[in-house]
Amino acid sequence: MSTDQFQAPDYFHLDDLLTEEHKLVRDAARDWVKRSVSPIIEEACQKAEFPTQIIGGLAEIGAFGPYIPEQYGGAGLDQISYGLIMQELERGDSGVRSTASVQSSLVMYPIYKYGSEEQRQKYLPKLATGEMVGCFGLTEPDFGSNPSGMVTNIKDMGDHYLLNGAKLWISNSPFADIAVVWAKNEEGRIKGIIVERGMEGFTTPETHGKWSLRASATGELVFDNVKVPKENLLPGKDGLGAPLGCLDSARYGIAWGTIGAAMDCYDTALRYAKQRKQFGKPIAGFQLQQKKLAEMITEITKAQFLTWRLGVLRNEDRATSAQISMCKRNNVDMALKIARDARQILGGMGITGEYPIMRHMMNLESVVTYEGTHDIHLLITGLDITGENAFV
Ligand code: TGC
Ligand code: FAD
Repeated sequence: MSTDQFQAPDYFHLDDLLTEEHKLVRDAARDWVKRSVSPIIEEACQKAEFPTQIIGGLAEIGAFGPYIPEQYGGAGLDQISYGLIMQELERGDSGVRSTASVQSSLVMYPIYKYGSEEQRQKYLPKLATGEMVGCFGLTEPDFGSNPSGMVTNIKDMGDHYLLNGAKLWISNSPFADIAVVWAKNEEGRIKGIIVERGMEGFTTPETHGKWSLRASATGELVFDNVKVPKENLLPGKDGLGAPLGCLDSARYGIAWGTIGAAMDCYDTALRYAKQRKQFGKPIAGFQLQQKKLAEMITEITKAQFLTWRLGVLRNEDRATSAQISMCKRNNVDMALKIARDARQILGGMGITGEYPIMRHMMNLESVVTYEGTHDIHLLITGLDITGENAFV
């Protein structure tokens, strides 16, 4: 096992714009990733297993519900602290950040935002400590980019709802205790409902054979006449805007997270290029390798400032969904390109698990697809600037 020598690049002194609290939160997460993620992540990926032993640590650093108020067990932090935690987690591995994203933005957030007080009290404190893990069911086999077509449905049976349908590609599903599921009622209106493991007719088969996000467990949610108590319906908001509102929060976290993956690839490639000699000198001395490294740090720096600004806007409640889309799309693309170039700098060593680059590169192929694909986010920007809807 190689030692984690990560040193975070900060070419334009972004740290000067962070508060002491931001830096404390970020450094605690960075330290935890070095101690608890880096030593085990390669083996977890090779085995395609989610390392369940990190759940307690994720909770301790505030990664479960960073911005959920403390009265519900959250860390009560601002949006920039939330982003910095995601950056550090994805520096370790996108799958680790995924687990925290789903728990925070796709499970705790809808329960906090759209749930009843009873639901908040019942679920949020346990989700914050990791005693309970959740997942989010929006995507279906025939409805991915277009979730409004979903066929999963609930029927009002008087004293309970009857839930039928299936969800695909669900992060955390194989071991989640609860699922926040989006389903249509008899009027075709999309509703959020909390389904608990153990309910009769509810199963969560795991999806195997992934070449990406191997340290994150992915699976299905299958509902065969599941009787769900009426009190499990989220009363606060319905329609597609309800799940999309959760996605705004998760996509924002991904925007920060992918900076972490890009930083790790750049830092690894820079160190390697300075040490590796060919033709009698370090490969860092060749112009072609300098071009790659110089472009990497330029793109990371641009992404850092775009994303920090988005965090400021979110703290002021002024960020739009379209701004979040632009940032998610830009940063994942930036990280993927950096991962591919960084891998080349390492030559043959770049394909081994001795270095984190290939793992990041493969992970980012999921990140560029989930939470809205690269092309869907481009169309969201296109709609925002032209007023013309290319989806219909
Ligand atoms: P459209 O007619 O545009 O909108 C329907 C209603 O939703 C509102 N809305 C939003 N609200 C909050 N946040 C947003 N980002 C919103 N975008 C739209 C909109 O105002 C409208 O409200 P109302 O009141 O008028 O009804 O809907 P559409 O059917 O045309 O679809 C638009 C489109 C394509 C952009 C949307 O469907 C989309 O974003 N598709 C991508 C699907 C997606 O991102 N799926 C992600 C699944 S979860 C996941 O991947 C988790 S991975 C987690 C991990 O492991 O980290
Ligand atoms: P499709 O929608 O079939 O898209 C296929 C291609 O067509 C894409 O390139 C897309 O950009 C393009 N396309 C589609 N529509 C248009 C259009 N109008 N114009 C131009 N191009 C278009 N979902 C959840 O609900 N919960 C989760 O926890 C979750 N976790 C995931 C974890 C992993 C590892 C992965 C891979 C996915 C996860 N997803 C989850 C699902 C993810 O959100 C979807 O895969 C994603 O939204 C795309 O849907 P799709 O795969 O069905 O692709």
